[in-house]
Amino acid sequence: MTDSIEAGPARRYDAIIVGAGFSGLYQLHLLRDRLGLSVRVLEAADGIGGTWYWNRYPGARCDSESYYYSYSFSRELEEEWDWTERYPEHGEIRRYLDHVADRFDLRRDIQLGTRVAGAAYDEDANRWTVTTETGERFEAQFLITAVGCLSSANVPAIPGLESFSGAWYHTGRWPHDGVDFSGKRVGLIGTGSTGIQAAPVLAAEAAHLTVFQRTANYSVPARNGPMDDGFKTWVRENSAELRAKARAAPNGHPFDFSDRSVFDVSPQERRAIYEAAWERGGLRFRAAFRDIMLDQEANETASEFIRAKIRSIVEDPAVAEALTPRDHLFATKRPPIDTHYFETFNRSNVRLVDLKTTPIAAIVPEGVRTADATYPLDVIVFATGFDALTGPLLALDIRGRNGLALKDVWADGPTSYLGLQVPGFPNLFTMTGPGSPSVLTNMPVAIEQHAEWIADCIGHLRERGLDRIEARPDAAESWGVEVDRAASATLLPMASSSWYLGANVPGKPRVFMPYAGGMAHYRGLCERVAAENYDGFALS
Ligand code: N01
Repeated sequence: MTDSIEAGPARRYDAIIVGAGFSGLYQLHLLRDRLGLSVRVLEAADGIGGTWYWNRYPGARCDSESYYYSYSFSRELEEEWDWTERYPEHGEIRRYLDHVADRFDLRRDIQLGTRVAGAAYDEDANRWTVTTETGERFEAQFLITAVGCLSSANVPAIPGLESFSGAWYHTGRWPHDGVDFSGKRVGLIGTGSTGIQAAPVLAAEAAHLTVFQRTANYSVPARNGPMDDGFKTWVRENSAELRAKARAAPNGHPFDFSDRSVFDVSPQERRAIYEAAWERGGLRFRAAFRDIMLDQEANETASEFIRAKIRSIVEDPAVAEALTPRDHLFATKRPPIDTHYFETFNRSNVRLVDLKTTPIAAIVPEGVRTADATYPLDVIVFATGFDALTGPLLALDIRGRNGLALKDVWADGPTSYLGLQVPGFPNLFTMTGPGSPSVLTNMPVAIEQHAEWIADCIGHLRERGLDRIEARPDAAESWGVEVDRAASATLLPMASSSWYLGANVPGKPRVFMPYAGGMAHYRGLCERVAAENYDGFALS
């Protein structure tokens, strides 16, 4: 429900949370129901769900498996919710989050249809004033951003888009009524996780699909399917162990990384191990050997295995070659998983356009014009990703001490302490912010850890009669060094076109943004900081 809008005095709360996705819902529950704070959640969308409210494109489902892409904080919640598929589809995740909102009576403190336009800190009052696009004002001691990492849609500035005579959509802003593709010539721009999920479904629905690919991508079969009763029982019986495993894992997934090196086994054994991982499917392909993400030569064996799979699946050798990634190693960009993506290019109604050889020159009224041809289209689907991690935060126009603008502090890339706080912005917490593991993990694990740490921190302040916490500049500087060190210890910074580095948005600083030191290690660091009286923060 959207409250009526009235100009006037600011409404006062202990805490404002921006966003009502996985992060905002749990943070609200903890601050209100555990600490007894008055809390208002401001959400731009007309419904809860965050990323799952917006991403309703054909084929949209989670790449983490349903039984652990969910909250772990409530055993009862876990007991009463039944997932239907190995990878939950977007509508099912929305139903789950709606259920969570009802079960914990969260809706009464969530204000939908309310887009935050600015947030400014008043040092004397020690309060944040949050202003919405319609001019509503809210004041709070604590401001918590729960805006997600991938919520600022990136629609590339291709000349002529406004002249296109058909319809166009960005996957992250998908119409709720869906789009009827029957009989339509569809152009899909982008072959990241989203484009790779959407292409097979679009090909099946549309008269014709043209996939415009700038960077060829690796993908492993998801092997989606229904959750059968036996598997559901196994999950229920082993839930505590699975959750503990996810919490102890570097990436928040409850699967074991092999302790074998690629070079511990013969080429035949290696091939058999990759084959088994390919058959099993999913993101755990990376866990087949311990050094895939650490050693270039080791990774090359995985990369080459997938390249060979592409050649074996795609019938036209020229198309197979164009689909074969050669400019980056497997999983140095976020690895997609798919349902018949490469097979889609064997359909007679699907064409691949390799933008590396023939870049897009313009969008024209009848379709997309590349360097050497015009492709007539009725619909263009932009699966062109997001202004990741920093985009959603900078959109809030956050101003800290003395009017300090976050966009100025981050002009050369994001800085933070633990990805949780930025010096100069007291009592502002950035859930899953840049500098934290966030997008390198199974997100609910990272989200729960941040929500709990923030709630404990605010509880700590209140118990001691303190009312301000702010990251110290020296702590943020050291953390920046650690974020760089952790990234450099992996192969992740090697993919020069990765959104982890901001490379997909023209003009964005090239800085590796998430913390690659591993979720479990990070959790330990955060716990140590809290135990040592919030070491690195100034409390007053
Ligand atoms: O976005 P992307 P995404 N002209 O940035 C291309 C999460 N996710 O929405 O690689 C032509 O990965 C771009 O090309 P290039 C997941 O974390 C999760 O697919 O920059 N092409 C690339 O091919 C994922 O990583 C799930 O050369 C242009 C594509 O568009 C993240 O979201 C599902 C272009 C963008 O790929 C983002 O994925 C889906 C241009 N001007 C996504 N600009 C689940 O788990 C960009 N491209 C459910």
